[in-house]
Amino acid sequence: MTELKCILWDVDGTLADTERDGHRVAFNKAFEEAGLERRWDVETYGELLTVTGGKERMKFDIKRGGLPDMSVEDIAALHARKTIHYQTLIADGLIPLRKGVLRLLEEAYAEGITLGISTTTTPAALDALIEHSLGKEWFDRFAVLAAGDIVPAKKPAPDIYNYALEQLGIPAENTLALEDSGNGCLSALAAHIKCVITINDYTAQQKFEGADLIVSELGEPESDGIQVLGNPHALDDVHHVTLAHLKAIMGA
Ligand code: XBP
Ligand code: MG
Repeated sequence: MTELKCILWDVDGTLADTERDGHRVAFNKAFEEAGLERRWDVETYGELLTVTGGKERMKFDIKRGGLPDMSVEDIAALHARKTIHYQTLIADGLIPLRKGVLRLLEEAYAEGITLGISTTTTPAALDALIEHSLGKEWFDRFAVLAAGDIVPAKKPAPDIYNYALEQLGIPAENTLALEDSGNGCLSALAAHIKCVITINDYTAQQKFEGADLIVSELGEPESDGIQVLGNPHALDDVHHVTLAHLKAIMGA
């Protein structure tokens, strides 16, 4: 039996549905403010989400003729404005946590399991979500906040997970990742970390080959049961995802 010592959480799409009504809206506000005509509608943003990282996403849209050509410095400046708009949206309380996230975080924290963040998003965006959606006490409860440009290669590369593990000094085999996207799943698995997927509208059609559990959400005991979309370890009674399920995945 391999002990579950650490859970690393993705942020966007996993802790909260931040993309459509958070990041996308903030990008569009920054574009408008800069006098650009380009807007990313819900569908277009879905296509762009295959590119992880906001600045990388902007570069990709420039290449395909969406955003006008601009220097690396201008991309960084526009992205910095986007982050400020995003922080405001989060501070306004517009983006709640996904169902079951706080329950599972609290359960794991109470058991002394090391908790960490492994995300592609910018540290300032992450900080806003922790402060306003989770609560300030979580700054101390997460043992590592691995975010953004701290590693050069973003997901699906394993670098951000490897970085988090190095900081914690915990082996990959004792760690489990919670993710929402195909790129996030590839990243965790490439770092030899087991991976549980909670899909969302943007990621439902993606591939999660090798994932250890695929569900519609973490869910709550008092709510209707969640949808189980992939259960390679044949876990029983997945009405909602519990710490016991995560431990069973590690043992399998
Ligand atoms: C999230 C991302 C991020 C956000 C935008 O991916 O790719 O880029 O979309 O945040 P994951 P920034 O959930 O796999 O970490 O604009 O701050 O990059
Ligand atoms: Mg994600």
